[in-house]
Amino acid sequence: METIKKHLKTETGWEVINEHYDKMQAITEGSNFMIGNGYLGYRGTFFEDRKDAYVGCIVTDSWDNADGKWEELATVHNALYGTFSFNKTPFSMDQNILDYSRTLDLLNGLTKRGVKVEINDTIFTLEEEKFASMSDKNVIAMKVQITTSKDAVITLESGIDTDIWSINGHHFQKETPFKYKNDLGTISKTNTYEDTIVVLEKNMVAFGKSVQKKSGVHKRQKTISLKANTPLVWTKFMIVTNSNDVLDPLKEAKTIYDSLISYDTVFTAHCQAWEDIWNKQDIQLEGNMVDQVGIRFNLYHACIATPTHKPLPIGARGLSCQAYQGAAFWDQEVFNLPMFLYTNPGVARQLLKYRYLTLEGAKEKAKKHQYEGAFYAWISGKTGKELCPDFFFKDVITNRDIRNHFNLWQIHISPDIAVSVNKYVEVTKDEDFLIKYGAEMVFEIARFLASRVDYKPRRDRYEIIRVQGPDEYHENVDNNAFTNYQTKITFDIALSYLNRLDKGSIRSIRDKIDLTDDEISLWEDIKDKIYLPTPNKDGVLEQFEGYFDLESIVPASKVTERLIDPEEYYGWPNGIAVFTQCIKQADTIQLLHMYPELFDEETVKANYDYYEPRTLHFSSLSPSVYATVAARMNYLEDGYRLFKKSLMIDLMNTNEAVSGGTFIGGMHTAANAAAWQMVVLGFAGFHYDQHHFSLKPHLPTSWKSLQFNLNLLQSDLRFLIDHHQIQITPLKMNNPISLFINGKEVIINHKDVTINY
Ligand code: IFM
Repeated sequence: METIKKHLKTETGWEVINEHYDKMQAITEGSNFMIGNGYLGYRGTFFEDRKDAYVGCIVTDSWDNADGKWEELATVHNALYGTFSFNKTPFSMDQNILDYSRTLDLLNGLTKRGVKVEINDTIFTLEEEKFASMSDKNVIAMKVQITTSKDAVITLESGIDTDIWSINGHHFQKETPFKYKNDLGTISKTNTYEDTIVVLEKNMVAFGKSVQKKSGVHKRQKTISLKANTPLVWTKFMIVTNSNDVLDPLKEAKTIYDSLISYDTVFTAHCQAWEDIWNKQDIQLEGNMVDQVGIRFNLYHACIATPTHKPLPIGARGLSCQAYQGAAFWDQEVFNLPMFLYTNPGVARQLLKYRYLTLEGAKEKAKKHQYEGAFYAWISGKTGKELCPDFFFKDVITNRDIRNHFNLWQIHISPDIAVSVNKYVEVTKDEDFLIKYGAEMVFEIARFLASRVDYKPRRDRYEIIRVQGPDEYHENVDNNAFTNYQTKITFDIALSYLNRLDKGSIRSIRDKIDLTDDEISLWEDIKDKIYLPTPNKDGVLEQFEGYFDLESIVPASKVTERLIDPEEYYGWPNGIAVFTQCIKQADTIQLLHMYPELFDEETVKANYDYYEPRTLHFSSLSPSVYATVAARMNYLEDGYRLFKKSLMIDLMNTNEAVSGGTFIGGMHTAANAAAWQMVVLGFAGFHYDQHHFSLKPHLPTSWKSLQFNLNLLQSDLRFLIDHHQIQITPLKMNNPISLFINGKEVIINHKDVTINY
């Protein structure tokens, strides 16, 4: 066994094992050990747990607004609930535990608990395992096995817990319980949109007929005389259906119920689905088991957070809880999408299609603020209407709400989407997507940006005034470098589409959105005259106008000494970071991460050296960006340190669950997906600059070799990289691929290629 840290271990690099039970870690453990399948997430809790242990089954497309402020996904009734008593003594984790372990099996998407307790001279062993089926998204399966060292009488209770954990209010009108065959279910309607959610249990052992409802649980009992050392197996399924997915969720739940034959059959299909995922997305590392399991842990979470059954957003906390409203931020395109784009492009297409389906919401937002085109929501749920409340955090000293302007000033979300559309189209050559959805989105975004920029006649240039870059501690800034460059690149893309698409397609898209020649001339002008900050005499780009005049505090962490209250918010309007150069997260470095080709290596280094000491890394999005840029520059020590920081955010529980009075716990889904970016874009140095694919590896010293697959131009390639050599194996070739390795072009066709570097 290899120790990951503290009580966390791994045996093969495919599992995370914790042998230490700590009730106080319920929030973190419940997230880390959760199961999910992109349709629903079920937190890593135990069957007997209730809401005080943060039990939660979070279901996609179940948005509801219970408190008038936070629209969030609902946590549904818990049909895996059950209890045991053993010779009339109820089992609980507060008993004298002799042995305990909890495992997250990443290979098979399974979570397990093993526990041994001694009650009145009898040893009681319990094994619990469960998975959220990857092949049948509406199903969670659980198997519990109990063995006793002496003959015993076991009373087992099984039911549905309706008294559930929910962060911002209760999302259901009164539930209707029902019976189906030998089991129980509930039908509930959400408050705001009146969506119907059905939850149905299916026990593979028969329970008594009489149903009780006690403290919110609909339950039944069964008493069994158990012989010593003879296992009792209780298998239970939880089925969840939603009227947003099917016309008749009750009928659908019953059909699924009837189709469930055994735990093993569901498990076999589920494992096959996971095998397909890992075949595409796994990263194999030789030489460092802890990094290996860390990477897989993050990839696992990035996958289970991502809806693939229909176009829906990836929540910033995935399906691990309701924090951040189960909705998409820029995280989706900039952090989550690249892994899918290069390994499983169908998923990337679906995510971008979601943005297309929310184009109307983006147009409404633009109109509301008197702009044109598509101003995407900073926090985007089902329809794309803005979910980001005006008041996000509290001033913990005065207890007054703070008016943050994420929803109004982080306009970079729109060009972030446009450049992702283009990258998707370039890497996949999915012209169908471009014609049906992509071009229209990019044009509407360009249209928004054209209405958002300001022409300054005295300087004869366009500027972007009053924005917020990725660094959220500095609101209301002008000419944020990241935003201005993303804007310019969006105009380049939009204008290129006018020539790239065939005449018929471009005509019909232009007609559809009424895109005039005058608008196009304006785009040309903006493209040529938008202000793009250039590096100063030291090679550093100013994050925004006036940033260099702010107080410089190095290292940034020193600013923390100024806190009056540890919970204080650092940003707008007068938090301790606002008038300093201390930044929350990568901003200028985000630009260099996405476009290393824009500046020479010396400039990238100068910027990294300047900004890294000034960055607090208080967003989970930050360390991976610096790690990737550092790795590419061969700053291996820094790159590896920040790689570990990002990789361990969830495993080590390094980020706070509450900030400025708002619950922000749960999985850090962008950081999870960024694990892929750090390895492939960072240490392997893979990059696509809109024209060429390139590779420039710099592996950490403890890694012997690295292996991963990429899907480029509809062809599958396997890469095996060690400290001296790169081996590329074509797996399925549709197109020859030109790849620049350390600057030298190699064409990959049907044969293996080995290159020394
Ligand atoms: O999108 C991020 C933002 O950049 C920093 N705060 C959290 C958001 C959601 O992850």
